[in-house]
Amino acid sequence: MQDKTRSRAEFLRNAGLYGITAEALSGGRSNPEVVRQMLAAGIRVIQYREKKKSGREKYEQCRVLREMTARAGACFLIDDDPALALACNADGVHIGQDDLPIEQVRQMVGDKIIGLSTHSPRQAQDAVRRGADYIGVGPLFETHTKADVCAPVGLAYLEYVVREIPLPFVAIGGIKEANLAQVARRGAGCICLVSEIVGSADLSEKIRHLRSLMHISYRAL
Ligand code: TZP
Ligand code: MG
Repeated sequence: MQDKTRSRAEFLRNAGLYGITAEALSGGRSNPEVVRQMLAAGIRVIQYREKKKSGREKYEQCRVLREMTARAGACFLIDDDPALALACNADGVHIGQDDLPIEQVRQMVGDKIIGLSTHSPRQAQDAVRRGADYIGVGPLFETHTKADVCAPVGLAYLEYVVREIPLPFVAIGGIKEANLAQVARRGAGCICLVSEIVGSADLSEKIRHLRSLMHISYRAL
C-alpha cells in the first residue's frame, strides 16, 4: 500500500512547465520534433495527448517518445489510455472525470502515476480520497484547444487547491504569456500551456521566456 502522505508524483510540485503534445497545433512539426525541442529546453514532464490518430499511430509515436524522454530523464505520461501507457512503458496516465473510474485504472496500471483532471473542490477532494497521484486544475481560463471543455473554473479554484489539497497539481487551460504570472503567483509550481508552446515558431526561446515569467529555476542538462 502506498504511503498516503506522499504521492508518486511529488516531483511535479516544482516541475515548472508541463509539456503536452498537440500535433494539429504544432505548425506542421511532428510530435517527436516538438518533444525533442521541449526536452532540449529543459521540460521534464511530457504528456502525450492525441485525439485524432489511430491506436497504431499513437503507439508508434509513443514508442519513440518513450525512448526520448527516458534518455532525457523525463517523466512520460499518456492522456486517457491506460492500455497505451502499459504498451509503451510510460510512467503514467492522465485521466478525466468521464474516463474509467480511477480504481479501475489503478488495477490496470499498478504503480504507475495516475493524474486526474478536476474542475471543482468536490472533485479535488474526491481525487485525494480515491488515490490520484496528482490532479489537473482547470481550465483556468477560456481555451479552444480542448473540444469538450467545461467553463473556465477561474483562479479561485486554483487558490482553493493551493490552500486545501495536499496533492501535487498542474494548472492548465487558457494559460498564455500574458496571464502566466497570475497563475505562478498563486503558488502553482507546475503549469501547462499547450497552444502557447507547441504553436510558437521558436520553442526554445518561448520556453525560456515563459520560465523567466514563472521565476522558476530549473536544471538544464
Ligand atoms: N485540459 C484542460 S484545458 C486543456 C486540457 C488538455 C487544454 C489546454 O490548452 P491551452 O492551449 O493551454 O489552453
Ligand atoms: Mg481525457
